Amino acid sequence: MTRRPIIAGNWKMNMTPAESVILSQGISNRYARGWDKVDVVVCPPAIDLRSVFTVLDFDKSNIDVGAQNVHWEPSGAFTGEISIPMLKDVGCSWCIVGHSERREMFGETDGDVNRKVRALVDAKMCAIVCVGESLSMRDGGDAVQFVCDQVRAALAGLDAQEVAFVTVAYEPIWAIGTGRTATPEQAQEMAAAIRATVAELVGQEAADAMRVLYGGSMKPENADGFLACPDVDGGLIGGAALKAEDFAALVEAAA
Ligand code: 3PY
Repeated sequence: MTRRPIIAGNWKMNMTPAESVILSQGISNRYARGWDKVDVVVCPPAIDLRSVFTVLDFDKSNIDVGAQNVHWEPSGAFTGEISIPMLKDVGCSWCIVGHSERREMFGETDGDVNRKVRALVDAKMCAIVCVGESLSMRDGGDAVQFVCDQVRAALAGLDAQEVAFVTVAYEPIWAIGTGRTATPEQAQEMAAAIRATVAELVGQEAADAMRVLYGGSMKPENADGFLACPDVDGGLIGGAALKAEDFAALVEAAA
């Protein structure tokens, strides 16, 4: 089955609003033929969303804007959080959920991830659910079991139609911000295991349609190997998403 690739940039806690305008202009200036074959998404910090959306909407480039996190409640006494209605109001159609930095540094649990996915799907927003194992789990041979359990927890209660709003990003923790990457063989093995888990949960057709991304120090120099894997449908990009020329090169590699 041919799945439409996704290149999504996770800017993390980088770029002031002014810098975010320059970076989005740099990305949209590189928009070229072929980009329409890829879902291109940029996920800046929440405070940059409005400015980034204004740049990208103005140029009609079909680049989507996503958030890096969201709360599952629509409003209320949740100091410091942002809600789905707020994201929709600024033009966001995507949201990253359960990045390992949020799980590790901010105590986000599988239950929180599931509540966020449920709320996003109910709002018809696309969720990029991050899963991935630590180095000790990989060395201990538990990586596949651990990651597939994360997928089961994140998607609990969703049916096949709802899973259509979900993309899973496999991001081994040991490859995030370390300069190390998984090999394409490791990425393919895990992406296939994720797809098989989704098939168990909601059926083969929905699993075959779901996009699975690789993330973790993916950059133009190593992208081809990942993008050639039959079960890897693109990338969630960290550092390379902060340079317009690198991000553009990754979109072109996926096109
Ligand atoms: C990385 O590539 O470092 C990421 O964490 C992408 O989300």
